[in-house]
Amino acid sequence: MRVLVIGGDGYCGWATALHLANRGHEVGIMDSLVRRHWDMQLQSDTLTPIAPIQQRLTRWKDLTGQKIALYIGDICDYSFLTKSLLEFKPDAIVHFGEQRSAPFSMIDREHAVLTQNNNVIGNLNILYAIKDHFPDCHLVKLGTMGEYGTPNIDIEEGYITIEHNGRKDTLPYPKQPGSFYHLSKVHDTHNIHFACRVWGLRATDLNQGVVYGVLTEETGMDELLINRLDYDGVFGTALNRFCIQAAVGHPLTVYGSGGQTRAFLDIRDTVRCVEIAINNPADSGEFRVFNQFTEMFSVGDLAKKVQEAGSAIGLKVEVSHIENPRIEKEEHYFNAKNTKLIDLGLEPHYLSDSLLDSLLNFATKYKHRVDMNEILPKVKWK
Ligand code: NAD
Ligand code: USQ
Repeated sequence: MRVLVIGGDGYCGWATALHLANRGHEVGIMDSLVRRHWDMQLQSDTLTPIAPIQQRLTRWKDLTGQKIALYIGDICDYSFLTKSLLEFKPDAIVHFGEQRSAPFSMIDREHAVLTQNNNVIGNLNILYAIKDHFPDCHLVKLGTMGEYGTPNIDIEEGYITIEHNGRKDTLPYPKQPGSFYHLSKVHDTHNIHFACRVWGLRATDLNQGVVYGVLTEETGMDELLINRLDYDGVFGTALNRFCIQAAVGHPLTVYGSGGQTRAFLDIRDTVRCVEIAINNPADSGEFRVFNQFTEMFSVGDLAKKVQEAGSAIGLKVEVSHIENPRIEKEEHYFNAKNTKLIDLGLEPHYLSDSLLDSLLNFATKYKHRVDMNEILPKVKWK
């Protein structure tokens, strides 16, 4: 299949592009490289030294003989997007190409506007491009578990059946996101659902949990293929941050009481879930939602797990509870369904097996690159 990976220079996109190429798909990468630009603006950097995209792709071709096409540009630029799509002719588009940090979106009005412009307009452009030129193309869109928020009932996969005043219907699950970034994903979801209903497009929304780890079969093949691993207070995510903090001897930064519970998955499962979605496309007119995660943990539990795994390799790991910069519930019910991808064949990696090889070992190897000033959070929700 011809698969275009938008955001293919990023954390999830790079690993996915290589995985799909390795499984025999003809892959193209589209990316504006804006994430590298935001890192420079924030004066932060990935823990792992990532090569320029052109060098990464040359190395991949040398190693495997496979050429991955590269389209550098912004999907908010409709003429660039359509021109590139007409050249590549995708059967499926995997869309990772968004501003994905909740703290970034909460810095100030400009960053909130940038996030929603970039994400909502980019996604809307893709919908129009598919409708106008490739109506049969399957859109696999990365959504997020945070679209649902933390309701006091079980979280279903996209839809919920409700009985109200004696009548019954299956409706989109209610959304209560916790940042302007997470809200942008909800807006995307509504736009994609509408395009499927009205234009008959086919789409799968992968409501992904927090991703951890850096190693996949393909990115581990060569140092030049190494993936990014963010640890700073804006783009770094909970578990990745905790492991890097453990490696440099910084107390783990649990925000508030640490009872915040989220859904998590190993990056090796991210790439596999996308592959499963592509190989089992949605029907024409269908807007399918899969919850893409494998396990649920509170951030306090995660910190304990990192502490245990760290002490097994001789690290002395302290856990600190710092003032929560976010406005979020710290003690709450959280129980989400995730059976659809498992039913389609996902065999999860579990955190207890992955913490060392996919994370702590990398954190220790590259700890000399850590800027200690970037560890504490700087962005507050109010
Ligand atoms: P990332 O920042 O590492 O990668 C995103 C890539 O998209 C970057 O290379 C960036 O340059 C590119 N991009 C952004 N806007 C673009 C535009 N307008 N045009 C072209 N390219 C653009 O992010 P990631 O962690 O790989 O996340 C990828 C997707 O997965 C995002 O949509 C995110 O919301 C979703 N997601 C990520 C996680 C996670 O834990 N990392 C969890 C759930 C969902
Ligand atoms: N947290 C800490 N300490 C830290 C960092 C985070 O306690 O040092 C807490 C946060 O307060 C929050 C939880 O950990 O309660 C998750 O925060 P995060 O930064 O790991 O994840 P989040 O902001 O939700 O965003 C990340 C990705 C985003 C993706 C989302 C999936 O950046 O792109 O959409 O995970 S989900 O959370 O399921 O919506």
